[in-house]
Amino acid sequence: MKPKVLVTRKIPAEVEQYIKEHCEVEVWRSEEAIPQPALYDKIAGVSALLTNGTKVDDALLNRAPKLKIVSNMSVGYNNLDVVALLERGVLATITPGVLDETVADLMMALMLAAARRIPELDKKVREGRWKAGDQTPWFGIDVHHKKLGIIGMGRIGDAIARRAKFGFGMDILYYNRSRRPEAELMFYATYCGLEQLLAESDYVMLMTPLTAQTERMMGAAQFAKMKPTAIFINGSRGQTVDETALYDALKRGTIRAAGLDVFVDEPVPANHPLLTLPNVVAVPHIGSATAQTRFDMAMSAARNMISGLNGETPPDLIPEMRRS
Ligand code: 8YV
Repeated sequence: MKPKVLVTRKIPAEVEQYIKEHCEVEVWRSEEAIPQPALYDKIAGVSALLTNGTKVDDALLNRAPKLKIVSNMSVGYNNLDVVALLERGVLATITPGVLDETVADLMMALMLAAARRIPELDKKVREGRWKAGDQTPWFGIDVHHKKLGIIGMGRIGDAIARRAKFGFGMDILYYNRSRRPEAELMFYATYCGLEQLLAESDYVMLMTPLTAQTERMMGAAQFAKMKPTAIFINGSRGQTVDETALYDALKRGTIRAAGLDVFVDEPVPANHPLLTLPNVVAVPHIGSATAQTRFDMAMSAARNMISGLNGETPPDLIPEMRRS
């Protein structure tokens, strides 16, 4: 008998077909996230869960006696209670690698959009407020040959640094849990402490995973260390930032602007204070959102899930479950 699996998001037909060859699959097809009662009801009988962002905690796992593997369709996995999974011997996988270049593209887009004020000025053009004459009020700031500080220098950081160094001639500073000599060789990146990175960078990009150590790592004290001309980009998770402190810093001119893909509450409420500021460029957590990359993520998540169900070691186990 094929194992039963639950997929909590629509996935491409080809990926669904691939899963069907190995499993009995139920897909939650609604645009809305699966409500908790439905999830609790369905999880009871399944051996695997393929999900994107669903909270997997004690309460859920207690209702899932047959569960062998949670396959997360993302590289971040702060939605998973790793201790609870380890205690029960339930495997967990992610989709690293396939989204690096796509996320890096978006980070460059946010940096350029904030520097050149693209959404703000697009709005002016559409409102008929483009008058011939002085453009001084619309001036932006340069990106090329400026200094980019990357906090959290993993694979996505590398893809950003490559674009910034070789496309835009930027100097790269980075701050990471561990030093990465290969990034220094490949992108002439300079490893430094967080304080130095904040003080010297023209653009600060936060790319770190959300952990107990990184939660609210960017607060009032950190924004105060940045240059008043600097721009902050967040591509990690909303919870790595104290949003009230970010709002104050942007409102008071402690920093110049911000580009945000992630928020503490997602979807971010339309009346969120940050969205009232013209110097904020906001997008709805779309770092990996291209058709090709989402296809690749879904396929990679499906492969991980089936490998785990077959009793193999899935290729992309979360680091806490890897052997060495
Ligand atoms: C999101 C991401 O999952 O992989 C991650 O950790 O943040 C993204 O790929 C995706 O944008 C949907 O929320």
